[in-house]
Amino acid sequence: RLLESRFRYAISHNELVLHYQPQVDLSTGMLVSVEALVRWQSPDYGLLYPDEFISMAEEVGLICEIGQWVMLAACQQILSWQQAGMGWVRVAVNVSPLELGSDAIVDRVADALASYGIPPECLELEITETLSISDPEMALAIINQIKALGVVLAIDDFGVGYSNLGYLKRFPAERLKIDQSFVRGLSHSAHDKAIVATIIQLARSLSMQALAEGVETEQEAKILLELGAHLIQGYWVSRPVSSTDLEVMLRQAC
Ligand code: G
Ligand code: G
Ligand code: MN
Ligand code: NA
Repeated sequence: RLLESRFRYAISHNELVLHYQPQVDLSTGMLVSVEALVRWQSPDYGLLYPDEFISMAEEVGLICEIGQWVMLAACQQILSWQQAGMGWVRVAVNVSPLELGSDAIVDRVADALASYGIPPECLELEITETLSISDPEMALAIINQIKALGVVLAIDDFGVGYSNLGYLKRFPAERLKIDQSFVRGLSHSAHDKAIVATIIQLARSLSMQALAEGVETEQEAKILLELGAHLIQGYWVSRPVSSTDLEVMLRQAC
């Protein structure tokens, strides 16, 4: 409960901060987008990672506040990079499945875009497929409303959640993110390689880009290129970094 009240304070007093991890086109090596990952810079507890506060926030009903803060912060950052001459960078933010329980998220996305005058295609939402979506039909309807705003959608952690293929077929996503647990085994497990190959084929068949997460070695990147993955993200390219450090990478890429 102490953590909870400290966290309420944190959201309104700007103790949250976004770090950014590059997402790179495998065939060109170009940085095409970044994933925003929230951290809590707490004066009392130090730097906290999402594992330490997201599920608490979900339990106590604060996840929509975080979602809103993250969306606004991401849009503000997109505009500020643009104004600094780095062009329009696409930022992917994580959406909790609980946020899809109400259509209020549609207005939050629209407001964030409008507040900073961001082209909608610069904002991507990563949505995890999960059983905790209590009403999948309503979630899908909300997802379609968000999609109609022109933002990009990605399915996060694919393969470890509730992989309902019927749902996948109807999900208007541009990107399929292959969970890092499969990437981990890529170089030594024929099974993991087969699963990754199949997910990439599935993505291609559904006209989605396949993005492999958690790529840590050159060997993994090579195998993913052979298997036809479009994009990679992971420590081999870069860890999640501060906006200042990301700006250095963007300037080098310009
Ligand atoms: O760096 P990493 O520890 O940042 O992230 C751990 C987990 O936290 C990931 O599963 C990621 O999807 C989730 N996460 C990171 N940032 C956010 C956020 O802004 N909102 C939500 N809902 N989840 C996030
Ligand atoms: O679930 P989501 O994809 O949003 O979570 C991304 C998480 O994966 C973050 O915690 C991020 O820090 C972590 N991550 C990113 N790249 C790598 C990697 O190459 N290896 C490992 N082990 N974790 C990574
Ligand atoms: Mn993610
Ligand atoms: Na993921």
